[in-house]
Amino acid sequence: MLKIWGRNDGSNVVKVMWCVGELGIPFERIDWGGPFGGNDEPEYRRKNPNGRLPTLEEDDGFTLWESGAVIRYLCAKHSLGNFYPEDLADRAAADKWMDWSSLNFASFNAVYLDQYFRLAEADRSAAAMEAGVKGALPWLDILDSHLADNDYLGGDRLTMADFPAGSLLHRWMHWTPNLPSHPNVAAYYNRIATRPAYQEHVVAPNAPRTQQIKEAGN
Ligand SMILES: N[C@@H](CCC(=O)N[C@@H](CS)C(=O)NCC(=O)O)C(=O)O
Repeated sequence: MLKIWGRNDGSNVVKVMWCVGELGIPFERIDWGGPFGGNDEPEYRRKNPNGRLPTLEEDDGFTLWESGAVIRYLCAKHSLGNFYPEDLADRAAADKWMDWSSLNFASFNAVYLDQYFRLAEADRSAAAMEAGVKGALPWLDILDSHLADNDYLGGDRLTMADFPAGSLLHRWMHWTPNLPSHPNVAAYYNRIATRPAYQEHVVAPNAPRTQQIKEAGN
């Protein structure tokens, strides 16, 4: 059976697990990294020399790291012509949003993780948080404008394009102080958030941290 190594609340694991859930394939996810440790174990490093999460492992011993590559591989294997568009231009357009998410959109997530969870209270900075939100706004504007004419990032249906940015969007919607208005992004979020696989693999694993943020009054 397909194995995914990685704790369920790491953003790069979450995006892969939403994809796995949508594909409806059997899987085993192994709690790894973070509080579970194991990243430096030699056997794990042989599968993933970076000592990061997630790592995919197939029954025949094939292993793969880099969450975007994992999503592309799984969609090509199990959803050719659907989540993994067959048409070259459509596929490139979907690919584009995946890279855009990791290289641009995800920047706010690093700031939020530092400011909400990693830094000691004395080291947190309202200015850094504000800069994180401000820095993300141009990306949200781009997303909002694309979603004015498209129900999903890859066009009129869910594709691999949605898994990276769509999964991170949950944190943007729930962890951003004084959430700025992006009506098309909000409508897109409501569209994807009702999907059972999104609820299971994105909303539920994020819930403890979301609760922690709420209780802290942010
Ligand atoms: N570019 C890599 C980044 C992998 C990464 O940094 N993953 C984080 C979790 S989201 C990690 O391994 N952190 C260390 C840990 O959780 O132990 C990918 O997309 O797979």
